[in-house]
This record gives sequence, structure tokens and C-alpha cells, in this order.
Amino acid sequence: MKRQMPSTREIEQEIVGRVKTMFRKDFEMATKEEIYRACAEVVNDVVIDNWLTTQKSFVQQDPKCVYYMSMEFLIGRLLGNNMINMRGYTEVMDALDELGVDINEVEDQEPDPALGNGGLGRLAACFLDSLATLQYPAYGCGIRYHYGMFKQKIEDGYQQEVPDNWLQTRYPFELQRTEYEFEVRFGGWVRYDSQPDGTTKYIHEGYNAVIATPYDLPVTGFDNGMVNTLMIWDAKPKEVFRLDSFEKGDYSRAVEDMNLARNLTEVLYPNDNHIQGKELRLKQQYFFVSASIQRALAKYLRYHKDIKKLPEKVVFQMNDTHPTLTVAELMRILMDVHGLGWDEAWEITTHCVAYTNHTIMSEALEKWPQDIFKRLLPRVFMIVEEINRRFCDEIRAKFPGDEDRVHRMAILADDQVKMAHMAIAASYSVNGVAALHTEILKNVSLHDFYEMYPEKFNNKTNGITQRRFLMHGNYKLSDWVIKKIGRGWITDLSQMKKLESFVDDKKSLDEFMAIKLDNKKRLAKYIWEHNGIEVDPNSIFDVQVKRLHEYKRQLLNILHVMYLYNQIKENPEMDFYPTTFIFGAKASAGYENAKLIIKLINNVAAVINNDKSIDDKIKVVFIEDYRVSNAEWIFAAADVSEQISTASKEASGTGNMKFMLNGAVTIGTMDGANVEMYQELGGENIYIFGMSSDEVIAHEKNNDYNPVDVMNGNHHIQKVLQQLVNGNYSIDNPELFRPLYNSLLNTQCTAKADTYFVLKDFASYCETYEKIQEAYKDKYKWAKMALENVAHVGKFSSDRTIQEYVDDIWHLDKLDLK
Ligand code: F55
Repeated sequence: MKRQMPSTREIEQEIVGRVKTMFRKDFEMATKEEIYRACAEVVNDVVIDNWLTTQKSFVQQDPKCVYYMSMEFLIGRLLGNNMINMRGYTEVMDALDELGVDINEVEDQEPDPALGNGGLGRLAACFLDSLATLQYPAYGCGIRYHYGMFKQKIEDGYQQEVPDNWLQTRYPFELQRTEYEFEVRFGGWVRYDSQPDGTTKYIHEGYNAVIATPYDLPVTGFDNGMVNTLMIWDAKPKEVFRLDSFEKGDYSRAVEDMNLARNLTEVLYPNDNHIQGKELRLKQQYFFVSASIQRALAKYLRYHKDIKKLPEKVVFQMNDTHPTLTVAELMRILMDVHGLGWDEAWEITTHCVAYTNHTIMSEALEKWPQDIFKRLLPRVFMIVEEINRRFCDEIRAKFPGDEDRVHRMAILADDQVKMAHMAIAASYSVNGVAALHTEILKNVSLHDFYEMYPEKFNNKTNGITQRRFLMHGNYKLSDWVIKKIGRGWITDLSQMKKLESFVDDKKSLDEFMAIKLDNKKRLAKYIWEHNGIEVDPNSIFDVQVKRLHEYKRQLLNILHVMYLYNQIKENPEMDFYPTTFIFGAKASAGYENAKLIIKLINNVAAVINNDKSIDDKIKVVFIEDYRVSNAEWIFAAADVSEQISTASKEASGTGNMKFMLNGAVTIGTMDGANVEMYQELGGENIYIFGMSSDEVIAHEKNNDYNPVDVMNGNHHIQKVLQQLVNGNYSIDNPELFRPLYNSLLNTQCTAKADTYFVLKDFASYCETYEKIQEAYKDKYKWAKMALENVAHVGKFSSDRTIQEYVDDIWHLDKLDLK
């Protein structure tokens, strides 16, 4: 039976009661943090009952489960989300209100769990939300990083990274599960032991071991009583050895084990779309993969004898190549622990694993030096060698005489282990994350593999959860939509199309834009409190928030702002609708150009925001520490969504969908899921500019793009580029931005210039932007366009995405929770 949240009155009493028993305090004396902890327990109480019921249904119905294997789950705060899913948000808000407390302040006490970098990690979190809401049995498997994504401080315009110590105080939603601990082994060597029956046993010796302890987090479905589990693994030494003991055994081994355990789960690598190749990262991968598989198999074997039928009950979805060790580790356990032969083990493995690709960027393709891999995972490496040997034979059988192809496709080549190749060789499904991205995989980056296994390739266009990104982040619009079309869209976003009947109704459009204005005021207040910059809620809020990467072209955006500023200065009477350009982005700590772009944005902001002569026509704001919690408010307040990646580079994007859901109008390239947004919206409701992916790919292939030619033909570009290096935005040090200038124009033949075609797309971007300015001046035209975006967002729910994964890849049945 689904348990629901109690009434407002009862919640109020419970909160007061909990504050008393947990903190020995009268409510009036409680701090905001204590109130938050009391609320968390009130909500937890309901969640736990539903979690128990869900687990019982698992046992009774024995369904097939997906194990979503991911190094990252960017879940964001859970209190608000769980209150919404338990249908108790308003009740708790009212109860707190009665007690004289603002719910936002209470929610703000929760650390924002940032166990991910960006899109890939947030996608995993949206998927878990949708799986629970659609009642599909699922586990998330990840790592309990002690330090998540760093917190960003801006000092003197520069990004500073501050450790994110989210576990400093107890996190109220996690449950330590020591009864599901497993051992994970690293290093050592493999001894061959010939058996009387002629077979060989492989015995792993001399290894270092750690114990993996899972912490379970509840994943609540919306209003259905379903609670799935996200298990995140922490490491501890196998034996906590006593320094004062006489029987220390192997003292140095014990010290090694302890250090290994200490480092393993300490910190999330803060790179997106870039691989660093650090040994500790490979250790993290093996650690969580091995522990998760062991737990999955233990669960399976509790109720099933025949390990060969594993694919009937278990599927491992690999979120990018980071968990590709799933393939070899499952093989190892099936052979070395359960005694299966190679063919049997391979048959099972290849029916249990599937792989999602998230990028075509070459610097993100995961390759490990074979010597490191072999030293760290000697037995697993042997298995990879055998997978590779058989895979190469298969290529030769299919393409006789094509040794070049064998070399290109091999898992082991050039002294490296190529993780994507192993993932594809073993997976029964390989998917991209948007239609265009999947086509590029098939036709360009993974073409060899597509020729070999066309049947494996499929597309699953990404999606986002409307529960967090509309109901929670934008409750005013959410309530308005409910008033207009009912509640169906909460679990069936395609129903948003019912809003079509209001796009020509002026009264509705007025209400709709009034909500946008309220959300802009909320964000303006946040910006004032956090950045000390005053912005006008009546200006256009033009927003680009995402990780900082050259391919995402924040540089194009800020160069365009510099250009607009020049225009207004040269022509003060020019007709220009006041615009606030809002940026938010973290740069990977070692990514110099990315960090310099942040500095540039902040310097441009300082100059423009303090120039009284332009009458506040342009404001530039860099929001510090962009993360899930402030993202929700930022999307809600946006008028214009900047999705301006170099065509072909952004696999999908998901921020684009969150803006659309909140009624922002996109200016973007034909890249990733923008293409599908365009198809859903029609050309009148989205602003597309720039080169197509085909054009970009052709230029890359022919190597025939020269940014200097572009600059010479456009005096506006010349001017902003000069301003990069003449001290206009860096009076003390005119050379400060020289590296960015060089990245665009380098004429020395050694370095490639303007790899991401910023200058090439500049004119087209400016032209298209003028149309946005024009459109905004016509209030109802704009409002209609914005509402059309909400009305056509249906496809981009992660509920739709998950249903497609279920139908085409996972083949799960809904859990019956009655
Ligand atoms: C993180 C770590 C490594 Cl080693 C490599 C990549 C990443 C990462 O964060 N990638 C990432 O976020 N990729 C994004 O995935 C999204 C979800 O599919 C896409 O929408 C987006 O286009 C893609 O860049």
C-alpha cells in the first residue's frame, strides 16, 4: 500500500516533535539546519515505508532489473524532490509557513549532492527519476565520492576551486548497508593451476584488497509508492589493523590496503568530455563495477539457481565507457567464481550489457595504457586479451584481408586498451543520445563498428524530468499549467500540447508572461544577493549555463556581447531592447583556455556594467557556482536560451530541453537535440544559425578553413578581436587574453586555429540575434513563441526516453505495487 504524506496539521506537529527529540530544543530555538533535518526525517518516514513495500514487491514478483552503471549521478537536493514525489510539498510548505519559516530557506540547508560533472551525470539522475515514476525496477550503481564537483568561487574574475565537503555532516537520505559489503582486489599476479580434468584454474595472488560498502539512496517515483535504490559505493580497508598489535602480519600490505581504501572514493574527477588517464580513475572504475556486479549476482542467486539465465533478470546499462570493465569483470566472475567456460560466460555477458555513447570528441575517448591496466588488474587484463583475440578473428572473418581495419578496431592496439571498442564488441545495444549524434556515430566516428554490427546501433534521444525542472523549479508556471490543462502532463509530458489552445489568447499570454516576470525577479534577487549586481527584471534574460568548453562556444557569446556593446557605443540612439546576458559555467581545473574565458566574461562584465553611457542597455552577469539547485531557478527565469555549440560537437544537450520546458526561446545551431527541438517546434519558434554538421565535418576533413580570411572580410570581427589584445578589457595586462586571440587566429602552422569555427559562425549569429531583438519588442508575438515552446516540449521528457530504453533495449515489466 502506498503511504502518503500526512496532513499539514500533522506535519506541523511532527516537525515540532522531531526538533524536540533530535535536538532537545523547542521549535523557536531551532536553527534552520535543525529544521531541515527534522523535515528530512518526516519525509523519510514516508519514503522508507514505500521503499519497504517496493522491496517486498521485488521479492514477490521477481522482475527483470536494469542496473544503470555510471561514474556520476548528479542527483541534486533530495528534500524538495521527495516532498513533491510523495505529494506533500504544499503541505510541508504550509506547515512551515504556520511555524513562521520559509520552505526555500529550509531546502537551502541541504548540501547539493554533486556526484557528477554535467550532462552525463544529470541524465543518469533524470533516468532514475523516470524509472521510478514509470514503475520500472532499477538500480543506480555509482560511487560515494567524499568530495563531489568542486564549488566555484570567483575571485578577481578568476575561477577558484573549493572542495565540496558534502558529507561533513550526516546526509539524512543515505542508508549504510554493511550487510552487502564485498571485497574488491587490485594488483598482484595470476597463478595458473592445472586441474586433473585438463582445464586451468587462474588464481589471483599477492593483491591488495578493499571492502566496498554500499550506501543506498531512495529514488522516489511520482505519486505511485515506488522507491528504487541508488547504491553508491564507499571503500574501507579490509582489516582495520592495529598499529600496536604484535601480530601485524604483513605490515606493509596492510598499510597499502589502508591507503588504497582511503584514496579510492575521495574525489570526483572534475573533467567533462576530456580524459586524464590517471591510474586512480581506473581504480575507481573497477571498484564500483566489481562491487555492483557482485551485489547484482548475489541478489540474483538468492532466488535463482541457473546462472545461465541471468539475462532474463539482469541488464547492465553502461553510461559511456567509464563502466566498460563491467564486460571483463562479469566474464571473470562467471568463469573464475562460477566455473563457466568461455563460451558460456560470453553468451551470458553479451546478453546482459548495453552501452550508451555520449560524445564524438576525440579527447574524451577512453584509452588506458596496457602496462598500467595489466599491473592494476592482471586477471581482468588476461580476459581482455582473450576478448580482443576473438574479436580480431571475428573482424578478419567478416572482412578478410583487411588488416588495417583490424588494427583500427582492435581493443588492444598501440599499447592501449580501447574501452569503447570493448564496450561495442560485447554489448547487444549501442546507442547515441540524439538522432544527429547517432547518425554521426554510424557514419563517421564508429563507422567501422557500424559496418560490422549494424543491428546493435540505435538512437535514444535524451530527456529531462519535468518533476524537478518544472514542478519544483518553477512552481508558478507548473500551477498555471495545471489550471489550464490539468495534471496529466506531470507523468505524460506530451499532454503539454493542450496548451496550444491558449497561444492566441491574450489574457493567458499575459498571465504566462507575468509568471516569467516573477521568476526573473526571483533570479534578480539571487543575483543581487550572490553577485552584488543589480539587473532589471524587465530586460531580456539571455542565458548560457553549462560546463565551460571551447566546443560549447561561450567565447562566441561573449565576443558577440563585445560587438553589441561596440554598436551601442558607436550609435547611442540605436534601437536596442535592454538585455541581461547571464553566464554560468565551471571549467575543469586544468583547462587553461576555459578558465581564461571565464576571466574574459567577468572582465567584459566589469567594463560594460560600469559604463554609465549605455544607459544599462547591456548587463553581463557571471553566476558563481552553477549547480543543480540554482539551475532550477535560472531555467525558470530565462527568456533566451543559448545553445550555440559547433554543429556535430554537442551529442545532445539537455539544458536546451530544460529551457524549452520553462518557456525560453532558443538561439542555437543545428546540433544535438536542437535539431529535434526544431522539428517539434517548426522554424517560427526557434532561432537557428550557423554551419550545419555536414559543413563542419567537411571542413575538418578537407582542412580548408582559414579564420584569418573570415576576419579580413568582417570589420566587426576585426574590432572585437583587437579589443581582446589591446587592453580594452584588461587594462593592467593587455596580453592577458592573447591565448584566446591565438586560439582563434594562430597563423603559425603548428597549431590549428579556431577549431570550433567561432569566427566562421559569427556573422550568422549576429544576424539571427537581431531577429530575437525584433521579436521581443512585440510582446504578444514573443509570449506566443515562448508558450509554443512549452506546448511542444512533450518529446523531451526522460519518461519518453526511458520508455524507449525499456521497449528496445531493457525489456522490463512494470512492478505491481498494489
Ligand atoms: C565526464 C567524465 C568524462 Cl571522463 C567524460 C565525459 C564526462 C561528461 O560529463 N560528459 C558529458 O556530460 N557528456 C554530455 O552528456 C549529455 C548526456 O547525454 C549530452 O547531452 C551532452 O551533449 C554531452 O556532452
